[in-house]
Amino acid sequence: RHEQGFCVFFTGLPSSGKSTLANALMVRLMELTGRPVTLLDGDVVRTHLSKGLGFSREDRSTNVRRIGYVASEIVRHRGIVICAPIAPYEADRRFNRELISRYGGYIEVYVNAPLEVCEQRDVKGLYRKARAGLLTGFTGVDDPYEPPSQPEVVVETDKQSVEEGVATILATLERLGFL
Ligand code: GGZ
Repeated sequence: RHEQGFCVFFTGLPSSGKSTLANALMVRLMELTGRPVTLLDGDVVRTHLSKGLGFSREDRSTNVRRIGYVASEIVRHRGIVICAPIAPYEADRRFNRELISRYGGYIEVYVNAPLEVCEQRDVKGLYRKARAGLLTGFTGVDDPYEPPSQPEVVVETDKQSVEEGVATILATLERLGFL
């Protein structure tokens, strides 16, 4: 039986909860399908595939489109892939959506928490550094984040639990026939 591949593409501010949701979703998808699941997390990708890239508009775009290219190859070969970069620019997300959906399923998940909440979490202390002027061009502080206009799923991580978020994503994948 030939199952189709699909991609779950997370986007959201730093410390919005992308990595937490992506990891929980990965575990659930492996349990449910028995298939391998590839996770392309923003900061991990930057130590390998995108090593040497910075955080200018151009470098972020290159980074996000590289992730999209790898995801498209995985989906083309009927794999399951989860991507979790910030992906701040709508144009790059649209580019990836068009590339990947040619080969299989694609859903975009907007991990939406108010900036104040992300700043309070400040998982790596980078908001604090940015506010102190020790780091410039930090997303949400002095660099843009363009919210997605038509995401398949919105998870409000200040109001919903990780399990609720994962359940909504799984329900959407089922509704669209990807699971
Ligand atoms: C945003 C930055 C920056 C700047 C370092 N802006 O919380 P983290 O640490 O682990 O997640 C952030 C990660 C973002 O990399 P992405 O590849 O996801 O970004 S993008 O999609 O825009 O290419 C953060 C860290 O890198 N980081 N400097 N200036 N995030």
